[in-house]
Amino acid sequence: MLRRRESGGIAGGDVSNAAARAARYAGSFVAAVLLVGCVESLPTAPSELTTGVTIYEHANFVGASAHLTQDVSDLKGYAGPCEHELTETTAQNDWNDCVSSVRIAPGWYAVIFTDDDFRGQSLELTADAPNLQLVPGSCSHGGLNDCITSVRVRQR
Ligand SMILES: [Ca+2]
Repeated sequence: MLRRRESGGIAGGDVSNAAARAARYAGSFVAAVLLVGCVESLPTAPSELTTGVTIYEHANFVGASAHLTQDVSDLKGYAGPCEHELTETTAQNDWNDCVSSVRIAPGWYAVIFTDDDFRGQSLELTADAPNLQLVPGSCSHGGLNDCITSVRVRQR
């Protein structure tokens, strides 16, 4: 009898441990959702580029794309194909340090910058740039490849 009650007590303990674990999982789930909520989405490349610019994950306008029609002061704020570690255990997929080619709509231009808020090395693009490795710049991946963080998008 006493033994039974003991085992019942242990079972009760397991249940509350499981509940605590579930609560912890729920907590990290909520944190993940909040994190994703901070990152906005951009539309992908339009079938015909008549306004703004389109940025691409890879050279030669290949891979994931995003259509920009106004200035972006920090590409970290936009969901994209490049993964960046936030802490030892969490990561975010965004457009920072990711762009490898850019298409420019007729009558528009872009200025690409290596830092946020339109700072750092920059380059004005008035025509399509199929490979940012080949433009002037001193990023570790060549030229300005995979190191753009802000973009001005303007009509000429
Ligand atoms: Ca890239």
